[in-house]
Amino acid sequence: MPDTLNQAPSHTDGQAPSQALSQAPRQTAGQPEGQPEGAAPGQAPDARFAPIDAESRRTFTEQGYLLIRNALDEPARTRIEAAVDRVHDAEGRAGRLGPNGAMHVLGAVFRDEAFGELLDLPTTFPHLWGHLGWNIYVHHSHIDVNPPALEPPAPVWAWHQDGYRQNADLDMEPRPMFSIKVAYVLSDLSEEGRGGTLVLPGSQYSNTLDRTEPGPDGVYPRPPGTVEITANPGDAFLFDRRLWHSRSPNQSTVTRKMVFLCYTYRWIRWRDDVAVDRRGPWWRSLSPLRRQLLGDGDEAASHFGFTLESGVWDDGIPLRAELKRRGLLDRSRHYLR
Ligand SMILES: O=C(O)CCC(=O)C(=O)O
Ligand SMILES: [Fe+2]
Repeated sequence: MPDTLNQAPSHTDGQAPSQALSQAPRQTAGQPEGQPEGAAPGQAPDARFAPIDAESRRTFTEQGYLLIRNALDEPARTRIEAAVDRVHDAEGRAGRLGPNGAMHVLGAVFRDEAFGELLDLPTTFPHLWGHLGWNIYVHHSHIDVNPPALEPPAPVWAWHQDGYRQNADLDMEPRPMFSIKVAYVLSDLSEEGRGGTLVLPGSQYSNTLDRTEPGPDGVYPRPPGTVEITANPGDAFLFDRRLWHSRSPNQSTVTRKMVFLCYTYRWIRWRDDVAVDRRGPWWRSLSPLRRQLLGDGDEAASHFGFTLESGVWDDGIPLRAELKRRGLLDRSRHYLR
């Protein structure tokens, strides 16, 4: 299999509360908000379209993140990890790894066919359309491999909200969510100190975060209320782009492997430089929904949700079509109209 499916040349160069409160109940345990089974009349249930339970919705809305246990079953986790290893091997051959073998590559979903299943994964996808609606795609994705640090890392203040100018260009507080990132945990991140993402629950509604004062060793104390997300292999977590979060150094002996997919509105531009060969066999093998999630659109107006000819919402947009067929469009939620 080629290590690059569809990539612009050398675009990755130089690229460089309690957690328990933030867990999703199992899909079957919570109270469904709408039709429970995500099935159109006469059709088998499809878990990708099962509405999320009210508790998961509330937790994500309040805390700004949600941990989903066993998002990937073991065969799926193995497939995804193997794909990460293939990309890592290819980057190594190209001389693009960090000194300890660290890797951060963008355009992840274009790097290996195996990542296609993450786009509309039944365990996570309902949370994406459930919070963002149907006019979405993955404008940014990355693979991170973080071997144990060679030496104690230099102290750095790495707390941020995602989105760059999205946090500067708009004069309002809070700013809009705009995107949700899903992080798939492939390695054992069940103990602190293994490079788990640090988050500040509830901070997504605040435009600013006070920097803490470095101690005598230069290390910035964690802001009060910080949670280090620990997770088992196969777990995933999603977070609101506005949630204040930070990397943390991997001070363990376990190499951290993660894949991140960022879902946003189709009227927001690409964050990664990718080029798609729409005539190639890989692209043609994808479902219409996955092509939408990889940025496809029939015409410019489609990215704004309508067709020029009709002037109204485009029922041909695959995710809208899937939800409509199942009676899951919902006038009471503006993004699901
Ligand atoms: O690697 C991490 O733990 C977090 C990286 C990050 O800031 C992000 O993916 O937005
Ligand atoms: Fe980030």
